[in-house]
Amino acid sequence: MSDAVRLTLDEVRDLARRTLRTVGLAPAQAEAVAETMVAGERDGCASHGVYRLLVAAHSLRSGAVARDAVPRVSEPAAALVRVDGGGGFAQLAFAAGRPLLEAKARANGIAALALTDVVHFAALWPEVEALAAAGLVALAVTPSHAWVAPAGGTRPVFGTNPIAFGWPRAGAHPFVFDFATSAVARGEIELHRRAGRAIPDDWGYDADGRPSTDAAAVLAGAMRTFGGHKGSALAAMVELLAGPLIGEMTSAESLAADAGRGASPRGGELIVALDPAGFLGAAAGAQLARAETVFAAIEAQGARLPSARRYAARARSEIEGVLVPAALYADIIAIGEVE
Ligand code: NDP
Ligand code: PYC
Repeated sequence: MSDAVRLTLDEVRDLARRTLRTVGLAPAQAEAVAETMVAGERDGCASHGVYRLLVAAHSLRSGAVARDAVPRVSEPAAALVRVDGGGGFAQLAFAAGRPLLEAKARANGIAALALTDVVHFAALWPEVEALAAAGLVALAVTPSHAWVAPAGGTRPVFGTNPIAFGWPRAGAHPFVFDFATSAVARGEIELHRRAGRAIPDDWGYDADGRPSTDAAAVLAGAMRTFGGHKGSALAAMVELLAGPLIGEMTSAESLAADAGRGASPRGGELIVALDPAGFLGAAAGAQLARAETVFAAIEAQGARLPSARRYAARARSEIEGVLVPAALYADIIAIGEVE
């Protein structure tokens, strides 16, 4: 048997939708979740592509996700949108709040969207990229489960707490970065464990607080932040912005609420959108053009922009489709077989 299965993006979409519907997810939820998995697979983000079908199926079966949640949108203030996800996945809640977030950002120059009571398993770049493609500057943060030790400690406090940023560019894909404040996303360590591969010894500690190259031991111990005390402070910032600021759980509270089920994190996400025209009026276009000199200076010395790899993978996948490891494909097919 070949060790990978080639799928077109339509086949990936169909696989994701069918699998999610098989485990009982309502059509609107399944549609939104499938699209984010297709985007991850298409853009070469293996840890947040169809691998997440295993994670989502487990979360659904464990009862941690409301299968037919309908997000409720409210407006706490002129520049604020709140979406209560009702315990469903974050993707549908974001889709429900996005039009009002964009309208408020254009009306006020800045607006924020708080997603509450959502389950989050995904990458954040689809959200900031969509806002930047609509001409807005965007920032998104979400906590997860307490898996990550603060710099100077060895016991988990933070989630893997990603930060994503998007910037609009005329005639080019938006400038986007999106990374965990841990040394690496947990999904990447899980993929190493599945493949039986060792991890670098600076990704985390085993349960006794010793640096380890054993993926399973680090998953059971504590991950490290990136960049020492700097990543640690950013991880704390994410906890605060998408936790107490919006009345949601911290990563430690999310893990406690999970009660050992091993489901995806449940809590909040904060998304901020800024409209360049709100700050600059008619000068916005000229100022955005000036920003291009920053990108040109990066690329002129052979460095690449964040997301350049992703956009290149996207262009390739749209023509060639994607390769899904055969063992993963078999595990996904098996989800349907046990229902
Ligand atoms: P990486 O460490 O792989 O870094 C990702 C970012 O850095 C991307 O924007 C990437 O661009 C860019 N990048 C990587 N290498 C370079 C380079 N040499 N030069 C310039 N830019 C570069 O990601 P993580 O493992 O930290 O996170 C992966 C994903 O996991 C994220 O999408 C994140 O949202 C998700 N995640 C989600 C969580 C949740 O709770 N929902 C929790 C934690 C992580 P490119 O893509 O083009 O390589
Ligand atoms: O990969 O760290 C991760 C992650 C946590 C929640 C979703 N992805």
